[in-house]
This record gives sequence, C-alpha cells and structure tokens, in this order.
Amino acid sequence: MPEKNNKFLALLPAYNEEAHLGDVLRRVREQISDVLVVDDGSKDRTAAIAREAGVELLSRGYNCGKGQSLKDGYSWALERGYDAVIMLDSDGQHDPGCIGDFIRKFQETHAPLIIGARNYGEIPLRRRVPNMIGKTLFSAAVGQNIPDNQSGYRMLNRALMERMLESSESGYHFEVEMIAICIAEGWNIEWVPIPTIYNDEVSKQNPFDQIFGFPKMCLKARRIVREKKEEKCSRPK
Ligand SMILES: Nc1nc2c(ncn2[C@@H]2O[C@H](COP(=O)(O)OP(=O)(O)OP(=O)(O)O)[C@@H](O)[C@H]2O)c(=O)[nH]1
Ligand SMILES: [Mg+2]
Repeated sequence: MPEKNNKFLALLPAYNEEAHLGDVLRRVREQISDVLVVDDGSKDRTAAIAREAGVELLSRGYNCGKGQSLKDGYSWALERGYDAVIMLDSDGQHDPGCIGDFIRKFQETHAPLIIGARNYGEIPLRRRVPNMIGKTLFSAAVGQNIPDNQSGYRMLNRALMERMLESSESGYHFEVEMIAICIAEGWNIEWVPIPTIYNDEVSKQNPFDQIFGFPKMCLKARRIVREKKEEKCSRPK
C-alpha cells in the first residue's frame, strides 16, 4: 500500500470478538502494517487472539465502552506520531480491503474525517428502518445530509483525534457526536462507499439506548452545531 510519507494506524475496538477477530486481523495486515486492538474487558479469547496475531494491544479487565476505547486508541496513536488512524470494527462487518480507498481519499483531500458509507438499500429490513429514521433525524439536527451516521469505518486526522479526546461520550454515541463536532468546526467530511455486510454477528448495542438515547444524541448534535454558529456570528468582525 503506497503510504507516501504518512504514518497510518489501523485501530480496532473489540469486545468479545473471538469468533471474527483472527480473520479480520489477518486481512487488515495484508493492507497495513501498524495495527492496534483495544480490548475492553472481553470475557472470551479476544485479547489472546490479538496477542497471537502479533499486533499492538491495549487491554483492560473491565468494560468502558466503544467510545472510550477509541479515545484510548487515539491517545496511543497521537503519542506515537501517527498522521491518521483508520478505525474499523472487529466483527467482520468492515471489509479490510477498503483500507486503500480511505488512504487514497485522505491523500487526495486531507479531510479530517472520512467515513465509509453503506448503501442503506442493502441493509436487512429489520435494521434498515431504524437506520433510515436515524439518518433523517440526525441530518435534520445538523442541517446537512449525512448518508451514514452509524458507520464505524472511518479515518481521522490528528486534529480530529485531539478534539475527540475532549468528548464526554464513552459509548456508541461518541461516533455520532464526532460528525456534529466536525460540522461545528467547519471541517470537511468525505465519504467512501463500503460494502454492507451482515453475517451471524450479534449487535452489542443496547436496544433501549438506541430508541431513547439516539434522539437525545440528535438534540445534543443540534446544540453543538448551533452554539458554534452563534459563537461565530457574535464574534466582532
Ligand atoms: N472496545 C470496545 N469495543 C466495543 C464495545 N462494544 C462494541 N465494541 C466493538 O465495536 C464494534 C461494533 O460493535 P457492534 O456491536 O457490532 O455494533 P454495530 O456494528 O454498530 O451494530 P450491528 O450493525 O448491529 O453489528 C465491534 O468491533 C465491537 O467488538 C465496547 O464496549 N468496547
Ligand atoms: Mg457490528
């Protein structure tokens, strides 16, 4: 993979992913040499599989959430001088073969955030309906069309990683807030198409939180974007 002079890291949050992690890591390493797994109190062989694969591993004995694990990964990457991280799920839903598309887009655009967008028409119906509702709600909240706010396949530059360390979100909403923060900061968001993959994986998301927490997150996103806009308007010219 041509990486020019940039230093990139693949970052994989993992929670009880022994079924898929080994295969995912093998495929990720065909694309990129530097890989970090953040195991978050998994009760299965997740950490052991990462060790056996010879990748970098952060592992703690208790669960803090996907967002907190991503922040831990960003701190690790920032300290080691990486220019950007490509984060992808460990459950096999993100095809590591797309890593090159993210890197090319990064090198072309230098966008702080690049998101892998799925074709919602290919998502199984039981998941498509909530995803479509979520997409409409969130796009309205931030005032622009956001094709896929749930995708965890992303590339972030250093400025965005540093900014996201300030986030108080520690769970799944962390990634939704990230989009609102980019819009508020006036930072460009780029998109790359990714395949929609649903296999035997079981979502770890809490359905209660998805139903009630997501609209709350949309209100927060609206506030983040509006406050920044008001701040810009009230600045002396
Ligand atoms: N470190 C860490 N990783 C997590 C945690 N919860 C989920 N993950 C990882 O985050 C990724 C996405 O989690 P999923 O539960 O599949 O969520 P999702 O892909 O948005 O939902 P589905 O589309 O239903 O699969 C997977 O790689 C999980 O292992 C957590 O608490 N800590
Ligand atoms: Mg998943």
